[in-house]
Amino acid sequence: AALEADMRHAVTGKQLRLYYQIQLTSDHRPLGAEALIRWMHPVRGLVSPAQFIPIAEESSLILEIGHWVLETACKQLVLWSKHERTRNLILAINVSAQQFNKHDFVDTVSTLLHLHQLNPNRLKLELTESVVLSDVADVVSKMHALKALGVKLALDDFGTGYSSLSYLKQLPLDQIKIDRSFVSDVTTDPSDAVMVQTIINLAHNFRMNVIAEGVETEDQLNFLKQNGCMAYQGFLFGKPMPIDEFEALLGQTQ
Ligand code: G
Ligand code: G
Ligand code: MN
Ligand code: NA
Repeated sequence: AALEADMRHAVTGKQLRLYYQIQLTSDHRPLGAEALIRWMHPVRGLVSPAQFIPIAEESSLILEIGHWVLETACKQLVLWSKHERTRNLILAINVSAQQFNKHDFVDTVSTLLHLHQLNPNRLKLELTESVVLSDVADVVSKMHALKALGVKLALDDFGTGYSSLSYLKQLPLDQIKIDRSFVSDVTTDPSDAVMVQTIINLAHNFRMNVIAEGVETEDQLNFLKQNGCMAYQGFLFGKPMPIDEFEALLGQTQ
C-alpha cells in the first residue's frame, strides 16, 4: 500500500525512466530496442517493473504509466529520426491489457504519431496473451486499426499463455516473441528445444517474424540460428540500459 501511494508521485514527480534493450539480427545488425520501464524511487532506489506494474494494473495508475511510456517512446523516436545511424531503428513498448482495452487506445496512438510526425512503422507494440484474450472481435478490429496506422504488433511471452492456434491465426501480428523460459533451457531440455523449433516454424508458416528473448549464451544463439530464428534479444547482447549507454552500445555493434 505504501508503494501504491508513492506510485502516484512516480509519474508527476518524473521518477520513471525507460531503459533500452537491444534487439538484433544473427549477424549483429541492430534492429532496435525494447523499452523497459524503471522507477527511480527517492528512498527505495531502482524499483523493478515486476514489483510495481502488477500493483499499477489494479488501478487506473497503469493507464497513466502506459501513456507516459508511449509518449516517452515517441519522443525518443523523434530524436532517433534525426540521425543516420538511428533513423531505421524500431522501438518496442509493452502495452498492458487495461491500456489496450481503452476505447480510445487507437486514437491515442494515432494522435501521438501525428503530433510527433513519426514514421509509424518505427513503433512496435508488444501485446501479451492476457491483452489479446479479451473480447476477440474487439481485439482483432483494434489490431487491424493499428496495422492500418502502420504500427508493428508483436505477441510477447509466446507459449506461456493459453491462446489457441485458431485464435492466433486471426491476429494481424508482425512478430511473435519466444518466451525466455523456453530459450533458457533450449540446449539442455529436449522438450524446450522442440517447443522453440515449433514456435519458429509456426511463425514462418503464419508469415510472421520471430524473435527469441532471454538469449544468454552462444550455445543458445547457435541453436536458434540453426533453427531459422532471425532476431534476438538477451543479456548475451546487452541488458536493458539507460539511453546514453544504449547509444554507446549501438556504436560498438555497427
Ligand atoms: O525489465 P524487466 O525484465 O525487469 O521487466 C519485468 C516485467 O515488466 C516484464 O514482464 C515486462 O514486460 C514488464 N514491463 C517492463 N516495462 C513495461 C512497461 O513499460 N509497461 C508494461 N505494461 N509492462 C512493462
Ligand atoms: O515480459 P517481457 O518479455 O516484456 O520482459 C522482459 C524482461 O526480461 C525484462 O525484465 C528483462 O530485464 C528480462 N530479460 C531480458 N533479457 C534477459 C536475459 O537474457 N536473461 C534474463 N534472465 N532476463 C532477461
Ligand atoms: Mn516485452
Ligand atoms: Na517476455
